[in-house]
Amino acid sequence: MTKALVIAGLVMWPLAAMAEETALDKTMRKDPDRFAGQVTDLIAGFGGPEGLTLAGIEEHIALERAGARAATLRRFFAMDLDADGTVDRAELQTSQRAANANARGRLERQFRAADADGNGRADAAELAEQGRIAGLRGLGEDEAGFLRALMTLDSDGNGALTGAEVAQAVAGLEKAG
Ligand SMILES: [Ca+2]
Ligand SMILES: [Ca+2]
Repeated sequence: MTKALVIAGLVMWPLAAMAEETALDKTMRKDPDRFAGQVTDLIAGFGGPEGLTLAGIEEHIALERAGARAATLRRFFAMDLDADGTVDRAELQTSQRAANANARGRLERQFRAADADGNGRADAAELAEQGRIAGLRGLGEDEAGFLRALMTLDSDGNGALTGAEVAQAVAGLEKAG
């Protein structure tokens, strides 16, 4: 019965999900308890009454990225002394004077990375790009793909992943391996 459902699920999965399924299997096999614990937390945090949907997973991804983006932008805007939404070299130097030696180098590096056209001013578009990069560094495409692939464990195919389905997948894997 369960096997038939799993096979039916396999047939219905898009090819992209099939590719992710390997990474998912690997992670489950590596430390099943840890995996089950993390997914259970995700279900508790972002799932609705029926369980965790793809929309819930997308919310989690977006929130993680927004957090990383905000942390990076906050650092830049702390240097925007005249509040014009851009950071120029004079503002950078004032911040560097107020910082310790280690931070001075880091501020320089971050400013240069942000000022993509090298005109001595990190403008709004350049800062937004740094935010975008920080967001992707916070939660990369690989991890996002992995999280979306969790929906392949939705064995009854109702679009919502439950703790029971996760436990079932882990148990099935342990039996097979
Ligand atoms: Ca400014
Ligand atoms: Ca610039």
